Order: sequence, then C-alpha cells, then structure tokens
Amino acid sequence: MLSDTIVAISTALNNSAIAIVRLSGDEAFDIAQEIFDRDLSKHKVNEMIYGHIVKDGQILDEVYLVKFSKGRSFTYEDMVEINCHGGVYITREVLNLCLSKGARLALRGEFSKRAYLNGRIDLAQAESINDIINAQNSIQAKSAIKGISGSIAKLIDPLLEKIMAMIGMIEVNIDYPEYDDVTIITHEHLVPEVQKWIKELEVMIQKAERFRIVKDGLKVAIIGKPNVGKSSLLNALLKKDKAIVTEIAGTTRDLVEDSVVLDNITLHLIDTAGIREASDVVEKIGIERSLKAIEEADLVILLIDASRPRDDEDQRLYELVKDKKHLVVFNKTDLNGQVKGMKIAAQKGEIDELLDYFNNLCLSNLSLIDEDILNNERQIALARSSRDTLKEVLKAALNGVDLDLLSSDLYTAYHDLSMIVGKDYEDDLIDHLFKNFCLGK
Ligand SMILES: Nc1nc2c(ncn2[C@@H]2O[C@H](COP(=O)(O)OP(=O)(O)OP(=O)(O)O)[C@@H](O)[C@H]2O)c(=O)[nH]1
Ligand SMILES: [Mg+2]
Repeated sequence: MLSDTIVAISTALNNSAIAIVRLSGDEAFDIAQEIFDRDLSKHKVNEMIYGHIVKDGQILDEVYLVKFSKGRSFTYEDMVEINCHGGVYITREVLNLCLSKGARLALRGEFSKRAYLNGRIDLAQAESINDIINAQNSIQAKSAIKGISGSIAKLIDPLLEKIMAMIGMIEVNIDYPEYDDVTIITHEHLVPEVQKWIKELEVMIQKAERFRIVKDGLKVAIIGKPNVGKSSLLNALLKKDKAIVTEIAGTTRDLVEDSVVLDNITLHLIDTAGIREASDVVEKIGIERSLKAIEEADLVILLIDASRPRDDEDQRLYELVKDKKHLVVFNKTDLNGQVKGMKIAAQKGEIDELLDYFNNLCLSNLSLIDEDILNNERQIALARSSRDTLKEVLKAALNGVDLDLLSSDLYTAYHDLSMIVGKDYEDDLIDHLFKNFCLGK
C-alpha cells in the first residue's frame, strides 16, 4: 500500500544544532497534529510554523514544522518536516512519538521511491539525488544537480519519441490496414532511421564513457616486467611510500591499490606483480592478478626499463595490452635518456610528462560537463543494450525480414532505453496510439 504514512530521521544521527524528522503519506498532517501544540489547520502549507512537540502533556522540544501538500511535495504526498533540536536522544524521541501515533518507519530510500512511483521524478533523477549526497568534488556535484533537474530525460526523450513513432506506424499498418491517414512504412523508411538512431546512441555512450573518467576518475593498472620500477612509480604518483621497493625482482606479489587526486583528475592506481615465467606459487598467483587487473583497468601503463635493452618479454607484454587503452612509459631514464616515447625516472620523482598526460586527458573532456550526459554504468549499459538491439534490427531489415517481425525488437530497444528513466513502455505505446492516431473514433 502506497499511502501508509512513513517517517524517518532525514539528517545524520549525531548531536547537532538541528535535525529533521520527515513524515509522508495520507496521515502525515493528522499524526503531526497529534504531537504538535499549534492548530495546523490555521497555517498555510510551506510555512515555517513555530511550536512545541508534546509527549504525555509535557513539552518535549521546541521546533519549527512545515506542511507540504499532496502534489506539491517531494513525494507528491502530504508531507511534514519537523525541524527539532539535533540531539540524538531528542530526535529519536520525536521519531518514536510519530511511530506511536501510527506512522511506519520508512525503508531505505523510500521517500525517493515514492517520489518516483508517484511521478514526481524519474529513475535517473532518483539516482542523481543519491549522487549529489555522495558527491566528492565539484564535477560530481554539478553533474548530479543537472541530473536532478531532468537532464537524462531531456537527452533520451527525443530518441524515444522517434522510435515509438516508428513502432506506432508499423503497428497501425498491421492492425488497421484500412486506416489510410498513416504513412505505409517500408524497409526504405526504416533502414536510414535505425542507422541514425544507432549513431545517436554511439555518440551518447562514447560521451558518457569519456565523462565518467572526469567525474569518477581513471582506473590505471601499472604493469611490466619485474624490477622495471612499477612500485616506484606508484609511490611517486601517490607521493608516499605505499608499496615496498627493492632491487630484488619479484618484490611485489599482490596488487597494491590507492587513489590520488591530481589537478584535474582522480586516479585509482593499481601496482601489480612483475610479469614473468614464475615457478614460485605465490608469485604465480600474483601474476594472475596482474593479468586480471589489465582487464579491469580503464588505462594500462606498460612500464619499460630504459636502462636495459628491449627483449621478447617486453614484446609479449606489449601484445597483452595493445588492444586495450594503454600507454608505454620508459622508466629509469636517468640511467639512459636515449629512448623514444614518454620518459620518467620514478625513483627520483621525475614524472612530469606522465602527470601532464593525465591532466590533459581530463581537460579535453571537461567541457562535457555542459552537455546532457548519461550518468552511471546502469544507464550506459541500457544504452549499449538498446544500440545492440537496433543493430540487430538493422541487419534483419537489410536482409528483408518482414517489418511486423522487426517491431518486437524495436520494442526491446525502446524498452531498454526507456528503463534509463524508468518509464513504462506499454503505457507509452497506448498513449501514443490514442494521442496520435485517434483510433476508435
Ligand atoms: N635509477 C633508477 N632506479 C629506479 C628507478 N625507478 C626504480 N628504480 C629502482 O629499481 C628497483 C626496482 O624498483 P621497484 O619499484 O621495486 O620495481 P617493480 O617494477 O615494482 O618490481 P617488482 O615489484 O619486483 O615487479 C629498485 O631498486 C628501485 O630503486 C629510476 O627511475 N631510476
Ligand atoms: Mg613492485
């Protein structure tokens, strides 16, 4: 049941000046009235009402209380916010009082869930509320606030409308052949449209992936043969002695991970065990983990010892990373500067070329903050899935498969895309058919 009245402490539970206890649901005003010493019916909504919370005839706390009415509140239900003093004891007492008058303790995220189910926000906006609470830098905060204002719907709605219009026309062609106001869709109509949609989605996905690096940082794995200076590079980037460095080949046997915030970008660094033919069982496991880290990284740094001649092992490692986003970096250039490519001397902290590379990588994508962009992995995965289905539709259309058979795949593509904002596509189709074709007139 949606309209039962829920209550929760909406602020962090520690001693502070003020805490907010929030009620939402049909009984919110009545429950508030039972514990508040002013007549709520005499006050307007959205007004800060001064008064007291009363328990067993005794004043419990001096508070400000605000009423928000159905359709105008965060949950679109009747809501009350009680601004009480922020002591843990007093806040809990106010909460318990609401519970004793019939409210139910809200589940995690239930206020936002109600806002979504009642049509106040879409799914992407709900995710953005979570993002703004967890934002750790100005870019994350800015992107979240755009998401809350509905930027994701703005981004995908035009495409959803085009796909739905096409499905609608195909359906009408099939189900109402006598309805002659509608364009008869042929493969020649469909193919260029689907091609355009695939392109749009490709751009959307690519931008989102580039922006994710700006927003959430870059996962970087440092790999190379033993002793090339991987751990020294990790330490130089972190500016601390995180990993053990020795002249013994095979010093690092497990992954060593840490993050660092540079001028423009956050790096999530993984130092790995040097990769070689190992007989030691522990080292072998370490090397397996190194190989896994390559798979999971956004960028792989292949570190090469500039003071030694290149050999087959270096070449083998290059083969391992060449199809991933990678960067070949020469270390120990204090011993030999005669190499072509990016040069560093990790042990001496001479890593400026690499730092410039990272900061520029982010700068080139920073302008994306001003665009409407998919916000997280879930959204990107749905966009990818929609694109892949459209590719199937395109292939089938080019092979002459009947349009009525293609329409169900178009539905799937539409559905995945619509799930980014959590829309119900069946309702959309019905709305669309009635609104645009006046069927049944
Ligand atoms: N001359 C010089 N020596 C370096 C440099 N970077 C690292 N070294 C030395 O190279 C040796 C190996 O360094 P590590 O950072 O432990 O190398 P690694 O790649 O992590 O080695 P494993 O963990 O065994 O795979 C140490 O003696 C470092 O002091 C550098 O830029 N110049
Ligand atoms: Mg090491």
